[in-house]
Amino acid sequence: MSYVDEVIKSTAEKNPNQPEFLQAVTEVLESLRPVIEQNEDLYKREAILERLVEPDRQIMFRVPWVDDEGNAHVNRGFRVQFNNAIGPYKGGIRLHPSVNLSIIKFLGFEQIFKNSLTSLPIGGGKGGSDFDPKGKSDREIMRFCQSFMTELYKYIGKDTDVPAGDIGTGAREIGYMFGQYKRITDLYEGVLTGKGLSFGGSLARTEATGYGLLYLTNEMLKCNGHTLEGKICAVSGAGNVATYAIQKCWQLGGKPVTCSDSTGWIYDPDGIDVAVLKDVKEVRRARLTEYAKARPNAEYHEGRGVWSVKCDVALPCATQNELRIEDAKQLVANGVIAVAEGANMPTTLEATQYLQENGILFAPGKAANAGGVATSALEMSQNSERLSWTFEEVDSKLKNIMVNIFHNMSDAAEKYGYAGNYVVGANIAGFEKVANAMLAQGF
Ligand code: NDP
Ligand code: 2IT
Repeated sequence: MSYVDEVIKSTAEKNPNQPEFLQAVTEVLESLRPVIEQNEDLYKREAILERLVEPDRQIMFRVPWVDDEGNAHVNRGFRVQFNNAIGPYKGGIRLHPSVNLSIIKFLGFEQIFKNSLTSLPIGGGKGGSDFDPKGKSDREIMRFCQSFMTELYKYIGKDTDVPAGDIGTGAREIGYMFGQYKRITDLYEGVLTGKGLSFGGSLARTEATGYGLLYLTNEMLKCNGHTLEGKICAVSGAGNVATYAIQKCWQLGGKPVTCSDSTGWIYDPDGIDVAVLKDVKEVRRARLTEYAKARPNAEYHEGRGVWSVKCDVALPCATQNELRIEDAKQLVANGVIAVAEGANMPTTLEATQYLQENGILFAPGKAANAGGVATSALEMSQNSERLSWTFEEVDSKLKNIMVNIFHNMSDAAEKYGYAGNYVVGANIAGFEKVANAMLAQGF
């Protein structure tokens, strides 16, 4: 049995109830075959793959909090510190009722390679809780975030582990968590990113993931003889990533016509109105039915369905496994040119293979959505030098980083005989830097 197969098998045996984690490990390890096979003795002797799939540590803790009526609740908190070979652990905090160890581990594992691809010195980690922020008052959110940080603060620090936002965690939650960290430790330091602009946040961090996704997609289209100009884009999600993907899509000449949330989706033939979307989701925290009320030409549909809309470019920006084999078939039948992942692992393995086999340009999330964490690393730099850069300065660095990521993954794919396979390219390019650092540092 090859070394790659051995480690996929042992990971499955050791983690039987972690389907998302195994999905991420399988995708990465399968696509590392060409690079592992060239040096199998070395990598096996040094147990590189076994070390990669086992987090440095995983912390689980109780998060008790009291609601506005005085009722007690207990959630489970997680922080998985996966790999710090190239920098402090870095990755978001997800607050969603579906959160469990498998989901946090898949996200932390992906983060290792994504963070490596940014070319910045950040390791991989992820955290979260099964807390459901929906319908909670501002005070309840504050109490939850304070309780979460009352345990988490022991394990993080500006040079140790730097959390940030993800699903359910935005500027408000980061603000409450930062306040509690500072209260407990007395340290005013860049321990979290995505902070408010008046207390160490970076300009363009809010926009960064969505903008970065479009910078990379645009470069991928250009290098394959297309342009975004006039392209119809289907976007899923209606949160941070989707909103700014839609905004940058317009700015680069595309026409975004869909968005979605956990209950339904919108098709707007005139193109999504960003101001209305922001008002509904960022200000009112309401459902997309409110978007449809404000835009008479727009259609609202319950359930899933974004991928049934005819489009040139598909940008999944909601959550994992939201683009499945039947969706991939529909997109291909409708003539899609490119799929670029704004979310983490939104496309199932089967759907990814189907898209690639049908010649669709496919940019994996660990490359396409790396603009968020890259800009978080720029926020860390600004915090360290106690200075703030202008929006234009950060945005232009972000754009360079995304264009470089595209070329690095494209070159890596070509070097190993998989030209145009950006999944292989991204995994190999991300892996090489981390593996070399691990080898150099010994066990
Ligand atoms: P938000 O919480 O801002 O938005 C998430 C959106 O996806 C919401 O519209 C939400 O619906 C929808 N959604 C979430 N879970 C589900 C689900 N199970 N089924 C259907 N819809 C769902 O999160 P972000 O925009 O920050 O994150 C979106 C994706 O991007 C995630 O995969 C995240 O890991 C990834 N990502 C985020 C980065 C960042 O900087 N924020 C960076 C890189 C990747 P509703 O409005 O109903 O809640
Ligand atoms: O998945 C991701 O890359 C994020 N949620 C952003 C992480 C970060 O540290 O900014």
